[in-house]
Amino acid sequence: MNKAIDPALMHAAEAAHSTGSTLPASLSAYWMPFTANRQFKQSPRLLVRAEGMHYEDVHGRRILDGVAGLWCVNAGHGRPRIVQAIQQQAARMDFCPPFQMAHPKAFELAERLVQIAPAGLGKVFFANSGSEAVDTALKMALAYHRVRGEGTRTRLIGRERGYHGVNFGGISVGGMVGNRKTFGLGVAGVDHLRHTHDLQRNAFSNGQPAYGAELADDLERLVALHDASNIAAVIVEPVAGSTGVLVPPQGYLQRLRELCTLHGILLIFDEVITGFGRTGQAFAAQTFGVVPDLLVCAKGLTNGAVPMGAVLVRDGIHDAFMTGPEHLIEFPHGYTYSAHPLACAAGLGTLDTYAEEGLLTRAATMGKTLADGVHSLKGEPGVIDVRNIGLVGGIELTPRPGEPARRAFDVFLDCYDKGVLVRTTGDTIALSPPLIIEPSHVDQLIETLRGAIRRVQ
Ligand code: PXG
Ligand code: PLP
Repeated sequence: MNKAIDPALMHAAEAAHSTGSTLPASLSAYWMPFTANRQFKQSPRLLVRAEGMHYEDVHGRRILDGVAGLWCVNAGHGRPRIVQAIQQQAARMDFCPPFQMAHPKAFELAERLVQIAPAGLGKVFFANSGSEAVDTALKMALAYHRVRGEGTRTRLIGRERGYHGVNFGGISVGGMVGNRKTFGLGVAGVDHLRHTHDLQRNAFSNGQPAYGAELADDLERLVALHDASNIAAVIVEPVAGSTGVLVPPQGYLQRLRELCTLHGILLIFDEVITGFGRTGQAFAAQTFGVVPDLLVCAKGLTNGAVPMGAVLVRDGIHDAFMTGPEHLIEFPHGYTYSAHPLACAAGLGTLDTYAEEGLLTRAATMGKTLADGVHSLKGEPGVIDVRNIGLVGGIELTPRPGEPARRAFDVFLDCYDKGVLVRTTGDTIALSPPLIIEPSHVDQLIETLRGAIRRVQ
């Protein structure tokens, strides 16, 4: 049967033909995630190829990747070691059951992760996404207290404006209202710390803002309310990404660590975005000098090439589970695709690439170039804040009256039109380029953004 081509695709068809790409005959069946589906399908943005710092779209246009795909392609696109590792693994063994069975690369990758992790996080549990890794960490925290005879510790504490993925645990501890208000009650017994965003005191801070360490004391309020004996864990992003690049105030994470230790509450860092070099060290825990009990990562773990998430765990937490009859399962949790061979191969190729090219610390130096660039946007129309840390930048715009998020979305569309991919959340534009970025790319990114901010009023 001859299917009619969607009108929206007609204009792309010729270009696609010339770049050798196959266009979908219809855009109808695919319900796109976190997407304005109707807007997209009227004017689709289809990418077909990627290499280094660039994507190529169906029209054969080169697009500078200002967000590492979606905060994940930290080594840049199409890196040969990663490609080869995946190809070879696919040909050798496609799948290995992860329950009661294993394959060598799972152990190898876990060891390699522990080598770059903050000291003391010696065990690794694999999942397939940040969301799964978050829920794994929350379940681990609950089970840990219970196995030690402190089963009353069932409350989980998140933070306003936090993002911890989209599964029920993650949206419950998360604090992005739009992601949770439509989905019922979520996990019971969750509470939230106040967020740390403070434009009045901290606008245009370069790096960590000076004010707000005392916001960590909000945990004392929740301890007073619920009692520490009922609280299992606190989960925060060291730097909140999805909610608009919120850098922790100086001293805030240290204070949170002290209070968690004082009250026997586990501290979970969600490093899905900050992991793998984004802030200038392998993990933000190292950049800020604060070690959590559990560390959630994903994204840059495989350079985005194969889905994978992981929880890095303090040895003592793992060891507490290793009791009882040895033939019994200690932690009844795991996914069909935990430690999938292709993901492990991609992870090893990724860590090799990071190590060979010094990428895990590159943001410590290149971050200065990006910081200069983003802070040069101060004074452009509607720019009310600029935030940065490592190779992350956030530019907050004043919303158009009555149309929240519209202005930033229009900036995103304008940049895309001019060949640069950025990300927006609310009225904040987020930049998180691949760590291989060069100064000339920073220039293009910032000047395109400047033009877009001026054009889009
Ligand atoms: N935790 C954090 C801190 C994240 O940033 C997740 C968990 C969930 O990971 P998965 O792999 O399940 O998506 C994330 C994901 C954005 C954006 O625009 C960021 C994410 C996802 C979607 C959009 O900033 N981060
Ligand atoms: N639903 C059913 C019916 C299943 O059998 C399984 C796994 O065996 C799952 C969901 C969970 O899938 P996964 O392990 O890929 O998360």
